[in-house]
Amino acid sequence: MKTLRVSLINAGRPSFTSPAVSPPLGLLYLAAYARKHVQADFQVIDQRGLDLPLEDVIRQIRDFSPDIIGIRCLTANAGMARKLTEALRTELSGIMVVAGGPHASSMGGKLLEDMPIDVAVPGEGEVPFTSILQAVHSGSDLSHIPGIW
Ligand code: B12
Repeated sequence: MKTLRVSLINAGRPSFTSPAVSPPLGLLYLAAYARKHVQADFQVIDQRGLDLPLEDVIRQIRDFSPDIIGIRCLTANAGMARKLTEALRTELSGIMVVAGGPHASSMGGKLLEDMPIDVAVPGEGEVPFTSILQAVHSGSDLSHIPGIW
């Protein structure tokens, strides 16, 4: 069976009002859990930690050529995450984009109105994100997965 390619992005950049950075543990948890259940290769891009310009992030994603993209978003970085998702739609169209992290937990399904993503996952993401990957792997839809929008 095909190995899924999954890009995970810690979106945004530190700023004067939101300066703290830390390793994107949540994304690493997602990858560690999912790879026990799905045949997948992961790319993790820490845009916020490395203060990467949008163009660098897009280039790295394009080079990896993923089947699915997962984005961690803080509310403080929502504007930059929106720009990232808009750039993904125009420059890498046709790839499923899933958003999670604290901003998705705060916004729930309203996040789908705010940025061009396919799925929003509130709360802890290990189980629902793995279910999404399994569905994409097997070509089924996501309607059976609870707790996602
Ligand atoms: C410890 C902590 C910190 C620590 C370390 C943060 C860290 N580990 O990254 C420090 C002190 C550095 C910190 C800094 C900041 N923090 Co803080 N922090 C917390 C706290 C208490 C726990 C965070 C944590 O480590 N969780 C464990 C990790 C593993 O969870 P996680 O990253 O959220 O990932 C899980 C889910 O979110 C989800 N998920 C995450 N990404 C994705 C992506 C996809 C695709 C999917 C499907 C799911 C998914 O699945 C993951 C695994 O279950 C939370 C409150 C809370 N109880 O959650 C606040 C919290 C996350 N922090 C918050 C804020 C505002 C900040 C700062 C922006 C503060 C500032 N002004 O600079 C910075 C941002 C730094 C950063 N890189 O995140 C807010 C975020 C609010 C929001 N709506 O965005 C929270 C929720 C507190 C609050 N209630 O206001 N923080």
